[in-house]
Amino acid sequence: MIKKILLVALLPLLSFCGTTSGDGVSVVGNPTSRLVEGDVDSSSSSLSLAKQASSNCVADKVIATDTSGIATTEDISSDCSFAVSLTIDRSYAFSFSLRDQFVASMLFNNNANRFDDSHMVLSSGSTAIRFGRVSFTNRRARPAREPSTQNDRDGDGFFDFDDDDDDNDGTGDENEQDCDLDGIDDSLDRDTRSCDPEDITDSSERLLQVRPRNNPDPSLIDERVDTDEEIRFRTSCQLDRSTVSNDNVIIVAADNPSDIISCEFEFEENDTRVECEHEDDFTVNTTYTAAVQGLRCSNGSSIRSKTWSWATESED
Ligand SMILES: [Ca+2]
Ligand SMILES: [Ca+2]
Ligand SMILES: [Ca+2]
Ligand SMILES: [Ca+2]
Repeated sequence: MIKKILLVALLPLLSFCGTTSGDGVSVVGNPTSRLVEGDVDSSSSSLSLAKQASSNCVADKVIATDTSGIATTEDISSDCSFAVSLTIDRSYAFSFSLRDQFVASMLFNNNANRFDDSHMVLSSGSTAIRFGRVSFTNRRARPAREPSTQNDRDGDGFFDFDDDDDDNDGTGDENEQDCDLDGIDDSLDRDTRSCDPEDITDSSERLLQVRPRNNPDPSLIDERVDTDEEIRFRTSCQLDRSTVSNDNVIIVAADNPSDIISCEFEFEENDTRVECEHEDDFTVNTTYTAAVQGLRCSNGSSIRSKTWSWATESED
């Protein structure tokens, strides 16, 4: 990571040295930060926000937290607009608060063929990232304009949203993994210490990405999973559908073994993506664990077993 930061910091200087007409003074073109701008509604009809709507805007603070946990907080202006200056070449979760009460966290669509992400990438760029109007639904916020349509991480002229390999490392976006399944892709995650070494080094089949996840940012402790949220995972190979069953995908409350969630499975993206729709909602204020085991690819290879957990909202 240090190498990467150094390289990014040096690149503009290197290209500057390569020009013959440079007068040596305008190294201004080496910004290490970039503005992120947007605005929020002045009022909201959303039920869960109605009781908070006595203020001008649905939120009075915006908080951007990078993946090492460093938070930058800015006030939202009385006209409901905001602008946050952030260090480039990192990824950030965004949340909103009103009178120090959590309002919502943002979801981003970073890639057409991936699940929604809690984090956005901030690459270098000469213009601000513009969210436009941020819309709120319960405790989720969404930008009118996705930052992935304004970021070009590898500088190849294609914005991340339209680029099949954002970081130009030869692994397509659809094959990038989240080895610790914490909700943040390896290429953006600043802490992958809990990953199994074999998930990084060997090429056996595995889960690449799972949902739901609680936002790993501890300051977002109120951000919990909705009781009807679907359980989803992506795999590194086309699945043998016959191996995907409620015997092999087991979802159970951590402290109540009889609270078992039974799935109706749906397959998407050439059987590399599974959604578990569950008729019974999750219990509120409960931690669930999903254990995925005994799955096989259509070519017979086995997929490594994995478990992950999430906590549900305190009231529906
Ligand atoms: Ca690109
Ligand atoms: Ca992409
Ligand atoms: Ca890649
Ligand atoms: Ca991760």
